[in-house]
Amino acid sequence: MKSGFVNIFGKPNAGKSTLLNALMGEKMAIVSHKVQTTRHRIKAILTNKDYQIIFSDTPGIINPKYKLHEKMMQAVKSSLEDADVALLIADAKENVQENDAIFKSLHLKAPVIVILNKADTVKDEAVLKEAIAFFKSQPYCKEVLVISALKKTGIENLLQHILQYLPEGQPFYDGEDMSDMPTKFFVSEIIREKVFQLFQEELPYHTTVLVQEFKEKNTLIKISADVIVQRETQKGIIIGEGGKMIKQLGTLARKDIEVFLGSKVFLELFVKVRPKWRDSDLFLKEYGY
Ligand SMILES: Nc1nc2c(ncn2[C@@H]2O[C@H](COP(=O)(O)OP(=O)(O)O)[C@@H](O)[C@H]2O)c(=O)[nH]1
Ligand SMILES: [Mg+2]
Repeated sequence: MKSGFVNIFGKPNAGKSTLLNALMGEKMAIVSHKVQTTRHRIKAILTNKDYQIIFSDTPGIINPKYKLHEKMMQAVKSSLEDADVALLIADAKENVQENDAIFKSLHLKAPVIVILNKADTVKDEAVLKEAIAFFKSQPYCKEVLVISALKKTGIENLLQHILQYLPEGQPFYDGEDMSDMPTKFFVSEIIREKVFQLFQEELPYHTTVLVQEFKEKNTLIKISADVIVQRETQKGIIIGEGGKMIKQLGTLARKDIEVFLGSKVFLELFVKVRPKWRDSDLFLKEYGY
């Protein structure tokens, strides 16, 4: 039996969360076209009779500007430490030097597979060839694979390559478990994803979500969650005219939560203002960061 930690790193928006979902065949991590959507290390456990792989999605690598960012980079750091295999993912169209500088700065000891993602968007084959050759010649890199996480091409091949580097060992987790995070966490993430989808510019970055109540009743699950923002004006935007926006947020989130839980859901949302929560150790702790 093979068993180990396979951790995913890269710049914001490279497709880390999309890749995690493709590897799992299930939506475990929220995705958006905006950078810095992922704030936690999200472990996803793939078990079958021959192996158990614990994949970790991580926040994109950035220079911290506020305390929440620092917590996000701590999530990256913990993943650097326990990786048995590291997947360094880059948008195949992007400048190789910038990605290379980030990859080098990680000083990984684990075997590294460089992944060139978004192959579906590359028009010029020569660009791809050049990028492959460039990363192949880097001392930290064992091999380079080209995939499209969105179109799910090259995923099975990637899995086979990962297994080559994975150590022999007993499973770390119960075969039934898909993650080490509680259900409440995934529910709050789904709501947060809809905030990224519905609201523009800075608002999603000033917002977090905390599930306050999760009760299984006879025919449905009752969930209450707080949508937390930093300012009164932001609360107004989330609620919208006559409650229009929060209603839309609730409906979008409820539909996905129902699919995720396989149950009917009654979802109640409350908007709360917590000035500067992103810079408060106390609030960050309360909100699970
Ligand atoms: N065209 C294309 N888009 C992708 C691919 N993988 C991810 N994306 C998109 O890139 C954006 C960022 O993806 P996400 O997984 O959130 O990136 P992360 O910040 O690295 O976790 C989203 O809009 C994804 O749909 C891919 O293979 N092809
Ligand atoms: Mg992500």
